Amino acid sequence: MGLFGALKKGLEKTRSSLINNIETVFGSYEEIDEDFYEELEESLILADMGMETAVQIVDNIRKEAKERRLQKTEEVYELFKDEICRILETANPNIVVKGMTNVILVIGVNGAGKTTSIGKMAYQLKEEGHHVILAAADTFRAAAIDQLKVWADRAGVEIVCHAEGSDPGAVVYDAADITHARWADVLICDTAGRLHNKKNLMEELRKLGRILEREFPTAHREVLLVLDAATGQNALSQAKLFAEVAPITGIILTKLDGTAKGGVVIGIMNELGIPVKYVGVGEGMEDLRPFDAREFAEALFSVEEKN
Ligand SMILES: Nc1nc2c(ncn2[C@@H]2O[C@H](COP(=O)(O)OP(=O)(O)O)[C@@H](O)[C@H]2O)c(=O)[nH]1
Ligand SMILES: [Mg+2]
Repeated sequence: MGLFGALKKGLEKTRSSLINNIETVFGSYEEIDEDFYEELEESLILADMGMETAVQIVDNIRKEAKERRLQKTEEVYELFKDEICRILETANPNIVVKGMTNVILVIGVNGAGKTTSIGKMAYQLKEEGHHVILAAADTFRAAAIDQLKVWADRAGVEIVCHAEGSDPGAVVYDAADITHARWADVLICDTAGRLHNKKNLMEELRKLGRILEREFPTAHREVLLVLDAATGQNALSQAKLFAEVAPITGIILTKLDGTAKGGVVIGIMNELGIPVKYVGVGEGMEDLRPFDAREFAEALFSVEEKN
């Protein structure tokens, strides 16, 4: 199928909710009028882009169309595509690993896909020739440690773990030592998504961030927030919450393959200004894809060849 094919297939549901609905709106109006703009805005909101982003996109299109004296909705469709691409391209160059040493802290609620995404990243980075170490700092459940061990085995990378219930900070310290000792160039830390309460979790994530800063003052550091695309607008509020405790540098948006709510990517980037760096489109090793704005837009807008 090829990697682009896999992305396209992963975005199938989102494409049919977002693009088909929008095309229906464009198809049912030939000339631009207020009803058209209203319906367009509504369809963007329904496609999980969020109110703020939907309103902004339509406002921009309206302004541009007026300036260029456009009258046909057909002509405005190009403006719409440009708007979406512009938002997607606000991402910094999507490079997570670029230094002599790279330290990646992965955070997010339970079930979002942290451990799975770390496993896939570890595998891909190893394939690219990086020396990867994993830190099992989700010590809240034994199963979480075991799950990361399975991924480490599969990827063929070293994992640092302590017993269930032990201090996640100690795991990260240990992993930092080992990373230095081995001259490894990538350390990825898994974290818990739930503790006894939200305050505990947030305190702990802050602490882990500080340890990594202290241990790797000159490294390239990333804090990646994992969000489940299927949670739609809820993903947007999670991002706001986590942004309060950690300087999030990028988002991993998982489970795009199972949802029609992929439009949330556009809302997240536009509202929070945080780039999506990876998208998850399945459960296989290769199903975590570095986010490429142009490729994503192309997969979203590409027309099915029918014959
Ligand atoms: N279909 C699909 N499933 C995913 C994807 N990413 C993660 N999952 C599944 O989501 C579930 C929770 O993932 P996990 O990594 O354990 O989440 P964590 O609690 O954040 O560590 C697992 O069953 C994963 O296989 C994805 O991109 N697509
Ligand atoms: Mg996990």
